[in-house]
Amino acid sequence: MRLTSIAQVPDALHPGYDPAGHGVGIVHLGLGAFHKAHQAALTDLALTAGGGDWRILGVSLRSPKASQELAPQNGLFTLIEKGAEGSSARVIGSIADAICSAGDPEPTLHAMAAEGTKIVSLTVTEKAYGLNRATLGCDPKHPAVAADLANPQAPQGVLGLLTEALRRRHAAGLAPFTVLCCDNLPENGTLLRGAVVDFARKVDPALADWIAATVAFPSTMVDRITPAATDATLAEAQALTGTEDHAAVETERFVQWVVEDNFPLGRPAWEAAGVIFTKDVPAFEAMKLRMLNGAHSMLAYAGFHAGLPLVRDVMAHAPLAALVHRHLAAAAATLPAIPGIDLAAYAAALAARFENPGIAHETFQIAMDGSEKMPQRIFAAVEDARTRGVDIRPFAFATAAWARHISMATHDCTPYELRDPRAKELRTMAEGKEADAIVTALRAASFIPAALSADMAFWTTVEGILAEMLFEPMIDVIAREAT
Ligand code: CS2
Repeated sequence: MRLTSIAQVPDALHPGYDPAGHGVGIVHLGLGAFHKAHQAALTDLALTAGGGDWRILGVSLRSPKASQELAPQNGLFTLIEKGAEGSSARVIGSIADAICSAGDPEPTLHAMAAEGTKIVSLTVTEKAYGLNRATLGCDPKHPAVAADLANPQAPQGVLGLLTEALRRRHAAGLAPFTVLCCDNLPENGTLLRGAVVDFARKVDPALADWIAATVAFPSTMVDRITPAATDATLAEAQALTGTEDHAAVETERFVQWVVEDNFPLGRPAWEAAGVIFTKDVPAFEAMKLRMLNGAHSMLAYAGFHAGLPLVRDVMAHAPLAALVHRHLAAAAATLPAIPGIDLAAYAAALAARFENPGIAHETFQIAMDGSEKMPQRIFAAVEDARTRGVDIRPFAFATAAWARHISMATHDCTPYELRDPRAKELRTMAEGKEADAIVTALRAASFIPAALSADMAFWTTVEGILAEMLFEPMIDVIAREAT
């Protein structure tokens, strides 16, 4: 029998609670595959274990695609978890409804300002926040920030939505919701707090004072490798459940969420889903950013230009896999010890995750938005590498591979699109230029930390590797680097 509705999926695959019996307590901004595979999946387990009015209203900020897929299914979707031994599927019931805020932010603001909303969580990607990391405030030149400063009561961007919703709660005499940033940024709660308070100060200084004094912004480390869903995902969902599901997502079995336990209005029983609550989130965040994400960025640039489309292809290519292991070890050596964590075992587990034969994670997808990712993944590690006497070459190699990517050189690959919010600026710095000119331009770029900019030995190493990458096939440069 071919089933037509996800509600008809066999009971055994359904959540262990009646979704309709639980109200909405969370508004989530950024309704992508990652949210569905991570926070929504863990909240589903927490609802099974602990109950409560903790279902999620999912909001997509730009495209209505995700909400159009989910809304007709009452928010239900299939989560496919994949390991070397095969795939399994279950239906997630934690998303109550899905809307898109683009064009009309009112329904989103209304939900955020509702008394029942206790948490507003976010997975919007690094570039969407409009952060100014140098001032720890907001960037008034960021397009969404500029638009929302000009029209704060009809916001489009993250800072504008949070500020306007908090203003409405304050005016209504309601306690503020907790803001839970789930993007791959260091001390993400602290960064977002600084940006929201700065944004609010430009709109209404008294509101900024209230936000600074009352709103909790716990920091989090989130982890689950989740490739973009494709037609193959939907076909696999149909094979596993017997029904068509346009909102299905696929992910690995591994999942980790480390959270600072600061939720004045309460939270779901996430600990029942294995979530780690600790005061030391920044240490976990640095570990994950420098090891998993740092190695990811390195292998994405090197792998994409070496003709390796997937992360698992990279791990099957012995020389580049050796450079992944080298990078993981170097990144681990820049980190302080974390009680209870064995960094060598963590590195080995990461390599095994990258090898997962069930996960088709594109190097080109990870290569996106490098100017927003490199600072916390690669550049931050160099300073600590210097202090600890760690070899900086692995980080110089990663930087050169990214520089090769922004140079748009296609001597050994087909033309590609540079997907980065600073694409224009980066192309002006690097396109068609030689290694020394690219390095000079990069050193002066606003997103390079001053101490790193002054580290001439680092840049000389980058320039040497980049010169090779601009004239020789990437695959040959990798082979030499790995010997
Ligand atoms: C990846 C991350 O696309 C990327 O930049 O490095 O999305 C990575 O897969 C996740 O952080 C894993 O938790």
